[in-house]
Amino acid sequence: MKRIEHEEMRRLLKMYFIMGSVNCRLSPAETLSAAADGGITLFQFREKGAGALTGSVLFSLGQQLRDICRAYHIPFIVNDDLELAVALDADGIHAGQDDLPAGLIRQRLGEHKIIGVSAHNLTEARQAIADGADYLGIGPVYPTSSKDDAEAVQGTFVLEELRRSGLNIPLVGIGGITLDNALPVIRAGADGISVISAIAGAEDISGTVREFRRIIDRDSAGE
Ligand code: FQP
Ligand code: MG
Repeated sequence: MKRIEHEEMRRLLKMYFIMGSVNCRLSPAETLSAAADGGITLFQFREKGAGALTGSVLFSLGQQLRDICRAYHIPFIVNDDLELAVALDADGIHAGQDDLPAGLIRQRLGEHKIIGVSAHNLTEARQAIADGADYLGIGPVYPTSSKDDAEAVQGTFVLEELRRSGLNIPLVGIGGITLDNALPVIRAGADGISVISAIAGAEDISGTVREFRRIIDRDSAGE
């Protein structure tokens, strides 16, 4: 099997939901199911932070969330943990600058799995592309409470800079994105947005995802 094509990857990045048990008000399964009902296009299992699950409980939750994704035909991405991604037969992995390099992950997973890499500037972006990343996560665009060790807030500057430099790799914006500030991220050149809190912490999860989709889909239709 071959690498995912850019156009397919761009479609998947439109509404990229990320979470772990720490982020959820409801159970993780209920949270993911509601988000899937609302129309998320991609999911990342990111079990991190105070109280994060480990061992067999982590694995069981991963299986449960993977199976929900399969039922909805939403690709299931694992954050950071290559062995967990392999054990769960995940559809891909997301690696940051302090995680495994994409080239090594590619060797282990093969051509057909999705590999995402975090990049904070043009140099990191070019390196990730050379290493074989399928998409880049760019941020934090806005201030975030979901990551203690987040880099400096960059606004939409880096997204714009990467597009100005002619990079056409699929890009997703991340960090503090809400219904009120999502549109500038898309207009800056992102193919989609990644969201944790604004969805996992929403009173109405499906309704919030539907609202995000309206904003993104309306803009990509050029309206
Ligand atoms: N972009 C994305 C994605 N997902 C992420 N998890 C990150 C960026 C952040 O390693 P990293 O990656 O810097 O931090 P952490 O492992 O704590 O998440 F593009 F998928 F939206
Ligand atoms: Mg990481």
